[in-house]
Amino acid sequence: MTTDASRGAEAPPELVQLLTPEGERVEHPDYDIDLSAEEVQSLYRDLTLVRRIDLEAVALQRQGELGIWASLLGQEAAQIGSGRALTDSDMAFPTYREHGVAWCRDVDPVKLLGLFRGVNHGGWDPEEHNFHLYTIVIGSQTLHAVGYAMGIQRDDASAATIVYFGDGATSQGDVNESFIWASVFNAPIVFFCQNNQWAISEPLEKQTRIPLYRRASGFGFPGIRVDGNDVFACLAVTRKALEAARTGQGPTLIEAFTYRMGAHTTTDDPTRYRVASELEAWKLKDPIERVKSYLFKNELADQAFFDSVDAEADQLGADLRRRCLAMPDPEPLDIFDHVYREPHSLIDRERAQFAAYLEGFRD
Ligand SMILES: Cc1ncc(C[n+]2csc(CCOP(=O)(O)OP(=O)(O)O)c2C)c(N)n1
Ligand SMILES: [Mg+2]
Repeated sequence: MTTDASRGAEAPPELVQLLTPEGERVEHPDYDIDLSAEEVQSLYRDLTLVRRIDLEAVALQRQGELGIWASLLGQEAAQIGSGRALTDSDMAFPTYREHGVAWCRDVDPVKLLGLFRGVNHGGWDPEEHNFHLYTIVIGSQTLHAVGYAMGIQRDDASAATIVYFGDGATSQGDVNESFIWASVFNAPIVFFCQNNQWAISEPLEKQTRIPLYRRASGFGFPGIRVDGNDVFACLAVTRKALEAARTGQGPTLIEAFTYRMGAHTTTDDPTRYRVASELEAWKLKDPIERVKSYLFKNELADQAFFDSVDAEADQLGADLRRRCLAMPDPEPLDIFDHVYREPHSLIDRERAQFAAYLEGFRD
């Protein structure tokens, strides 16, 4: 077992990588990708803007405007690469950290904030975006996603499902059961595991003795490990896996090898359980810096482009803060409105009781 501070900082040999941390393009026989300057610029913009959304959300929580926030810092490439691989008709099932995927599915970021501010119970219509609601119960969304994928299969639709989960989630029964169902029914699904090396304070060594992607072979479908800080590789690998799902070739497990650079959530203090040198080693593999170096080195973007993305991020941040603070508090009785589609006598009774209770606070 590896327990030293540099754990994970060395690239393992099986890793699919198309862009090195220094911004050098590398070839891969199975996973090549041809991206125009505009496409790379667009990925850079996505990465930068979602990092800004995340930063603003952490600040808003620190100012008491959000109850909690789960930061995606360091995982931008895994989320933008896989999110941009999706087509409109594909369906995504997130955990609670997939703000970058939400961005790719055109979910207004202020709706994410509403959930963490406690003013809504979901925030967006999953059908409108083909992006399910955030799921806190670790791993449970993998079962929902496999069920959804089996539905796609029965509708004979040309679409795939992708489900996101963490390294810690792989120890859950739900995730292992979902692997079995997906495998034996050949469901059109991509299991996208963001191995960010930690499950709150539990290190990866407490979840597995083998690389996570290799688990897939025991269930009977392919597993692949990709550099989760390389947006090109995440895009290429996810595209291929989604296409395999859409064309009847069944599930794939993608292990995006990455690192949670922030705390687990704003309630967590990682300095209590991990050493600073580990974070420092991963900072050198930053997912955004390598795309910036690539664009610069190859003269695919000039300073004016980077300045314009920064200005856009500033504007997005200011707009997000303003709209977050302007979100109205919900009416207390609204909580009863969406429990059932049709009226329900028990809910009616509870609503009346609660209304009477609230009346007691009137002067
Ligand atoms: C079923 C269940 N057990 C425990 C928890 C508490 N919990 C919240 S996040 C978390 C760790 C998850 O780690 P991982 O799957 O690696 O995801 P990450 O947060 O690192 O993205 C745990 C144990 C929970 N939410 N649900
Ligand atoms: Mg984790």
